[in-house]
Amino acid sequence: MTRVAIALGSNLGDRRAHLQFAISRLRKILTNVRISSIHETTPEGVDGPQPDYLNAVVAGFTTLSPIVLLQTLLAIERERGRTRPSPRASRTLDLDLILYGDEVIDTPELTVPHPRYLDRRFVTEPLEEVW
Ligand code: PH2
Ligand code: MG
Ligand code: MG
Repeated sequence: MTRVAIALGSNLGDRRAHLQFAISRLRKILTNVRISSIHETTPEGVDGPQPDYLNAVVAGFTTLSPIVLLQTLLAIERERGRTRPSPRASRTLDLDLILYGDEVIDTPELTVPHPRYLDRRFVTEPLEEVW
C-alpha cells in the first residue's frame, strides 16, 4: 500500500457536484481516505479571466501503480466531460496526482511530486489538512 495525495479542482459547471463525484470515485480506489475542506480560490497562472475554482485534496492508500492511478484519474475527469482546449483552460474537473509515497517519478506522462505544488496555496492549504 502506498500513501497518495490527489488535488481536485473545478471552475466550470456545477463545481461542487464535480468534486463530490470525484470524491465518491476516489473512495472506491483508495483506503483510509481523508478529505480536506473545499476551498474557493482565485485562478492562478492562467491566461485571461476565468471563474473561481473550488479546490480540495484527497489522501489515501492504494495498491495501484502510479501509471494505473494516473489513468484512473484521467478516466474520472472524462466522466465529468473534461476537455483540454488549451493548457490551464477552465475545466469541469482536474485531478492531479501530487504525491505517491516518497517516490520521485519523471516521465513524459507523469511527474511526481507534482512540479509546482509547493508554490500553489490552492494545493498546499488543503494538503496540510489531510497529510
Ligand atoms: N489549476 C490550474 C491553474 N490555476 N488556480 C486555482 N486557483 N486552482 C486550480 O486548481 C488551478 C489554478 C491548472 O491545473
Ligand atoms: Mg492541475
Ligand atoms: Mg491536471
